[in-house]
Amino acid sequence: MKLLLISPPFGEKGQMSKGLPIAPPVLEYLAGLTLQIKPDVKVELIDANKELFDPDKLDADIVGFTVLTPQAPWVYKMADKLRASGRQVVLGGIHVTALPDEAKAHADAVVLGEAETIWNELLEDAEKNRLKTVYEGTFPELSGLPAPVTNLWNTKYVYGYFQTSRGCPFSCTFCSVHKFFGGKVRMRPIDEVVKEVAGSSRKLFWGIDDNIWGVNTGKTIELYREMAKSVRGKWWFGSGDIKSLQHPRSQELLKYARKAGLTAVLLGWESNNMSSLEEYKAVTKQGRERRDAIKKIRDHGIEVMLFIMVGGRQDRREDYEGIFNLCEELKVSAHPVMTTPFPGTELYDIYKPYLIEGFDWDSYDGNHAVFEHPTMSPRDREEAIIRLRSDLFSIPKILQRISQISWRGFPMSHITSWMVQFPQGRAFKQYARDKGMV
Ligand code: B12
Repeated sequence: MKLLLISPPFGEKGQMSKGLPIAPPVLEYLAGLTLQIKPDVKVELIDANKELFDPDKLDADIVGFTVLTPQAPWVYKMADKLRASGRQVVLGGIHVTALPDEAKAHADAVVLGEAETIWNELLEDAEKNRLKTVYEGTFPELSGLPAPVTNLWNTKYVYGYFQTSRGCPFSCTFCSVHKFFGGKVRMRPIDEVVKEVAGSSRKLFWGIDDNIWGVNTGKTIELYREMAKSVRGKWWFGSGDIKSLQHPRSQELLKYARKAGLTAVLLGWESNNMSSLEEYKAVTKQGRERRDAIKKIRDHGIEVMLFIMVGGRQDRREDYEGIFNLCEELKVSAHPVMTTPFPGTELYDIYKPYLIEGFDWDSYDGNHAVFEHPTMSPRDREEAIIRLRSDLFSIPKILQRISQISWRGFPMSHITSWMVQFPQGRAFKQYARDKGMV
């Protein structure tokens, strides 16, 4: 049987991700899972950001798409075409799980939740051409997971990925993770993670955990110590919370994180407006000493980029400039995204009365204002975020920030900083140009 797995384009017409140097983790993982349980299946992967995907010219018995919310309209269009030509289509991922009835209309089968516990059954049904409409996965234990399959691409990537845990104990209203992966965190066995990263032919990674150090400080230190011992010449970045840096063992955590190859962290600042933080139920995740936590990380030579939302209903016009000033003060960069109420989240229910009619899911991409705001028009908010990004990511600002990284991180934190900031600045500029704002 021939299985084709597709990662859909990001953003409007895919242009936001042009040059995204990260191999789509879900495809490499699903390829591994397939070959682990059915080695005779012929798997092919397509990253539709990098390659033209032509539904009329493909050779596969079953086609699987992974679906984030902004990708749904493109996927549905392609899936409808494929089904009309007699292909079996399977859809999975966060959006499909949040809105199964919508997704079902475009698929022979939908996979809800995690795939591990149902993938074998689904592949067997596909072989017999007898797919069920819905396969619902349960939360699997994370031992014995397959390593990513990295040699099926027609294109080259700079970054691979590794994952050490799933699930999140926090329940932020904007986030899909606690509902999708559960509130109890499951960790992979340390030796399996270390073996996988050490054995990879890649040198640079994105640690795709939602929280690289927030799960269990003791266990994370143990993981980093083992990585420091066995993983040589490999470097990575990942997302983390701020509260963990206020833990009594935080200095040890950071010391071993650095030794394990961590060069940069995308830190969940979430919002610079206190009322928004409350609306997002993200206050406890911050702890009291947000600024000190950032200084601690930077002192270890680890670069910081703040993950921050703006444009929420509690935010105010001055918050855009506030984010720029915050970055200047802390000497860090930020990835500002428009607050977006994704389906299936609590924020979606809170913002439902204010959603603007007529937007399809591809506008839920962190660039568009999809709901009404008490004082700022959608256009105002979209322009304000474009301006903020352009102020943050001018070449002089990028270079200034790199020069402020501690020499303890030299050279990899400096190099990573450039590799993370520069393409973002370029993509933001391109987006502004397309919107006629440059
Ligand atoms: C890596 C990542 C990215 C990468 C993707 C890299 C790439 N080249 O593919 C990048 C940086 C591009 C990215 C972008 C965005 N992301 Co993102 N991202 C993630 C992250 C951290 C990990 C996802 C991942 O790869 N996991 C590893 C794989 C192995 O697991 P998985 O995807 O969960 O897959 C399992 C199941 O879902 C299922 N499955 C999934 N797909 C399929 C398909 C089939 C056919 C089958 C059978 C099964 C199946 O099987 C897998 C095994 O169990 C998640 C957080 C998370 N915990 O999921 C957020 C997450 C997916 N992202 C999210 C968001 C919001 C975004 C953005 C919209 C952010 C923004 N505002 O700019 C953009 C999308 C841009 C766009 N315009 O499309 C949200 C999703 C919300 C939603 N409703 O879609 C998440 C959940 C984060 C969150 N906290 O809520 N992201």
